[in-house]
Amino acid sequence: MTKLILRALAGETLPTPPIWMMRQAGRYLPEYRATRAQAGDFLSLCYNPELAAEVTLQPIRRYGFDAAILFADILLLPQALGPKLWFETGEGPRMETTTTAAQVAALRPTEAIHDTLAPIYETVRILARELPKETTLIGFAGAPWTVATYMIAGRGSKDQGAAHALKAADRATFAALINRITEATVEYLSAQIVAGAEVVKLFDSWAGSLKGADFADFAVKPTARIIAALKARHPGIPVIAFPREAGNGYIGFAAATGADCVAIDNSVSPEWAAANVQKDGCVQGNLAPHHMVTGGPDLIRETRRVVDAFRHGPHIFNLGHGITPDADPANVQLMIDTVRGG
Ligand code: 1CP
Repeated sequence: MTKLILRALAGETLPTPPIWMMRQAGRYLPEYRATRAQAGDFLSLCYNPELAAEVTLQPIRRYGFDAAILFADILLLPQALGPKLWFETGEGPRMETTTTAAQVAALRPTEAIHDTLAPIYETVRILARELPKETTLIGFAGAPWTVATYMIAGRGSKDQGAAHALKAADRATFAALINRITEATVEYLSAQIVAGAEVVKLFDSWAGSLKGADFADFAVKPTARIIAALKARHPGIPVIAFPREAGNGYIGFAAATGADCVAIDNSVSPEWAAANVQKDGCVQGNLAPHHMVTGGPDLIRETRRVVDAFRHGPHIFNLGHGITPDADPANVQLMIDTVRGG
């Protein structure tokens, strides 16, 4: 096994951590903006296998990252279950809401998702063929709680209020929705693995707003179910889990879910994460994304700090969250040079 990311995921401590970056294909890159303009809009880009593969490859060509992440979005899976999805220019995603027992019951059957998602699997097949042999291909999906927050509110929200309200008012309907997303996510990720994804990642971007028993029931349990089902079907498939802003919930998350690696956001220090999370296995993270905008000596110092904090265990270098559109591509190169060159 030569790919560095797979070695880190298998628990190996490497002299230099492998590196990739959340949202590495994105609007901070002029070549991404050009291909997106060619596609017309964001969803047309996601569903066009040649162009989606092209934007996935762009950051690999420019920077030589150790992993490529499939270009798609966590909202394509709920769209494949029936609700309409569109993007309001300058605002973000909008989705038909799912909030009643009748609407959950009316979602399309799990087997039907592949009709809509077939182009995504084709993107994975193209990438499996075209990526450099040392580059690891990562597939992904949203974790059920995060996907549910968009299905219930019909859009992104700061506090996930609508999802918390449904959970409080009609727990049976809320749990049924989580269950449907969990089942569909297993089939979606399994199809990505069959198409050539070597690792899969679950993005639970809003895990931080689940507290106490809710965190156990709706962040830990669905993630554990998905991972167990995937590993039963695809023995040895490595899984990265990202319960963003989980705080103390990061402690023991890998053991509780079966994840091979826990991705850490930048609201916790790398020293804390090394002592409390990396002691149990591989971690990924956690440089603050704003350094890709501000650069300079702070970027170099904080990049070295992350590398140093995690140097005694398995580590995949990454940001604590996605790179933002206002980032300077030169700062990404400076981060990579700092990680690889010391
Ligand atoms: O070009 C554009 O204008 C669209 C911007 C964009 C991009 C580049 C969106 C809309 N999605 C994506 C791609 C994307 N989304 C990837 C591709 C691979 C990569 O390079 O990382 C991935 C993994 C995602 C995952 C995603 N989508 C998440 C989880 C990760 C995270 O950032 O927390 C979430 C929450 C989404 C929803 C979504 N899609 C797009 C936007 C702007 C959002 C967030 C909406 C909100 O504010 O709630």
